[in-house]
Amino acid sequence: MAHNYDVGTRAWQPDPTEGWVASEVESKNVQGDKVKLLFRLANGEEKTIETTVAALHDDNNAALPPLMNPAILEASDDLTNLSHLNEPAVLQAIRLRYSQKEIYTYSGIVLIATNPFARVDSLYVPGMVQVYAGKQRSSQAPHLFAIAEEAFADMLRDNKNQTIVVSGESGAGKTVSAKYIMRYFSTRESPDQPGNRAKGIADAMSETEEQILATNPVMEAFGNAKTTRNDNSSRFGKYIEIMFDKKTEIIGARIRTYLLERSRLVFQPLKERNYHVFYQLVAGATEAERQEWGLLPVVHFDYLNQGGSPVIEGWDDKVEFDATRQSLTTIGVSQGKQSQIFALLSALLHLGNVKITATRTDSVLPPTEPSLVKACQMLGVDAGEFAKWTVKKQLITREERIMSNLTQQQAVVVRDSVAKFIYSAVFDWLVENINAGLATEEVSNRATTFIGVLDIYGFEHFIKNSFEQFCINYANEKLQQEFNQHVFKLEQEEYLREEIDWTFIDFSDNQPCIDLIEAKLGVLALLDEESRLPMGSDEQFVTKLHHNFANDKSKYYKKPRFGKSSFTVCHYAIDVTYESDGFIEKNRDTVPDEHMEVLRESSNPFLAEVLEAASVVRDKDALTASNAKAVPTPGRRMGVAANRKPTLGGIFKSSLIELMHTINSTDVHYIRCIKPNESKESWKFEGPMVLSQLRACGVLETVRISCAGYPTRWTYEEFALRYYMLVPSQSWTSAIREMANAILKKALGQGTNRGLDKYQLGLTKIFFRAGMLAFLENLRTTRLNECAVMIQKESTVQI
Ligand code: AD9
Ligand code: MG
Repeated sequence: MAHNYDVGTRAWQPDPTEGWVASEVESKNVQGDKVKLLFRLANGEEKTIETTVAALHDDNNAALPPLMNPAILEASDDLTNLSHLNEPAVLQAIRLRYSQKEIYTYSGIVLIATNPFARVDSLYVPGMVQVYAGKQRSSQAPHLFAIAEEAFADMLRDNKNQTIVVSGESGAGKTVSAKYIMRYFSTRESPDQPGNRAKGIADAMSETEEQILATNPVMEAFGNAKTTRNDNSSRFGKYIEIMFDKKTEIIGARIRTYLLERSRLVFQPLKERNYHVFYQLVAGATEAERQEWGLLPVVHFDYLNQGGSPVIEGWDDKVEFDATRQSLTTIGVSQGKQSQIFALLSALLHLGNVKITATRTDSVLPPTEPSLVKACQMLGVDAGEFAKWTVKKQLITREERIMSNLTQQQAVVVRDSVAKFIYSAVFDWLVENINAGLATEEVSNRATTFIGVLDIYGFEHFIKNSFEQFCINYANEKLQQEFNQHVFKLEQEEYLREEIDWTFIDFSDNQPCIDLIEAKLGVLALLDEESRLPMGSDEQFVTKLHHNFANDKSKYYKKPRFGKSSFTVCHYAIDVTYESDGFIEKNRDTVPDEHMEVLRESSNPFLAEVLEAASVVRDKDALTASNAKAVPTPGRRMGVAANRKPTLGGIFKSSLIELMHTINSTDVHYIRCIKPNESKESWKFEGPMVLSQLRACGVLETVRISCAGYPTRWTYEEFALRYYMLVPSQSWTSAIREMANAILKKALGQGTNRGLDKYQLGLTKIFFRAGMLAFLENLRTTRLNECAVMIQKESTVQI
């Protein structure tokens, strides 16, 4: 809207530390066509802007400071209510609300959640669930529970699967939010049996619901770890489908996980830790278990100390261990099984301590090496064979077997590859086990709908970024695209198709970045190509990348100025430079066949069970991966080598594509978590940091489209069927359009401008502005209540 910038006008000025600061026009000098504006800034400074009268009236003039909203609107709980919709106004709204300890704000259909880094108990007290249950989103303060309720209500109304996507960078609060959402569904009263839970939330939870909640501590113990970004960082992606039956009771759940970070098991960057479960085990095992499993204090295990920071402030690993055990029991893992799991984990710790010494060119590992003996005894495998295939490799050709010796460094890589393989197998076993209990065939058959909650690892940008960060950021890039497609592309395409009045809103499409990564000749394909060459190397991989994408061949790729071993991808959030070191090996993710053979011979029945579970998961993955690439599936049980064996990158790509298919077949709800400061401090708000996240995730564009667009739509028929009671029965007719028009006229009036401010008539659907659905639903409820009263009166009279 054009504005005069008269004296007293409040506007935002850019500021390097705060992002933006407030200012006010103190004087305005007009001479002919020239205008000189003097602004007084909130920090006392002044700023002059010279412009022209014509420029003042240009809505898109970026040289003029963006206008501030009237104070009463500034902390609006839905950004779409702001009358001046600009970047600083959005930032200001979130900042003000945060300072009032309001961490949730709507941005049209999206909920923005700003991490308080402090307990806000009042937000999640048990009674809060009932505050949101059965209510429309607009009737209560913004909350995670309102989004959960909306998903629930939509599922009920449309009999359709739903997904809640929780996104945001590492440490922003996704996992915490996802857990509260799961708790919401478990503790919400079923519409059929109100009052059941009035006595106490926990008492009334079903066993299934308790089991679903107990999966969280288990998965976190095995799949989360301390990173420099987050003390409890998820190192795997998770999509949990909460399954409902006809009566909307929760009857089960199914978990799908995505690429657990394997390298963490054997290596942790400075100040980071291995998976929580190991520290819990070492701190919490009983004396007898300690003896049996040869457990020593943390400092004695190599696998637990590479980050030099084995404790987390404010955490008690011993207490956490009890919680993990308790949760394992709840999900149905017996005490005996638990001991077997922990014994296996202890064996891995011993494996990490196995000392391989170096001669001038080769490596030496005597079968009597004490850690090796202990590890092999617990794994139930032959120490001699294990040692042999750790320091040697064989090449089998048609004519002969050629044995060669490995260097010490190579031998350590082999040892570690076995440990990583077993750990990821244990993780897969756990997931399979959870699903076996919570997603039985009977449950799957009985389930009518599900609500999926997606909580993946957030976007990561460390000082050194490797293959793991590349995969994590690729996943986030895919999610961002799904969001864009949902909110911008599909939405606007539908407007065009339905031929309603509409001016297209631009958004930053990240398809080219995704192409760079996953296209036929993209980064992943080149990585696979190099990984399949016997002599493939990280350096050659980067050379190929530079050759294919540098020098502006791709706008989303940069060749760093220094160092030959790295490459930069311009992600939607920020440019990230990846160190290629280790990409090939991690992508291949192979355990030598001879080691697989040794493991297969194991006398430890639990290890056999775990390997079987892992091979099932891997076969499934391999199948999807090869289907996705249309490459014949080689037989690949337990790592049987094959030339076209799917790589980790390939498997991850196809599992992401499959995930996107699933999500796209559901109705999607979005929660965007924001990390307000780098140092994880309570209630500290760093403007520029928040701003860059808002920019990256397209919040501002969402606000614009929600304001300008029509988020609710019904076909004429659906609309008439739902709201026929709003018009008198005399005007009911089977001519659907006529009927719909009559309802619209009665309920919303003609409105100014042909009702464009409230709705638009498309070819097959009616499109409503934000807020109209709530309005219509209220009318409907009131009308139905009136009818109920009338019927009651009539029946009383009859009696
Ligand atoms: V990562 O991508 O898995 O590294 P997340 O999952 O986004 O990350 P997480 O949910 O683990 O972050 O939150 C990080 C920390 O922020 C938590 O451990 C809490 O200390 C803190 N947090 C997050 N959300 C809330 C909240 N709603 N209330 C209080 C919170 N504290
Ligand atoms: Mg997380």
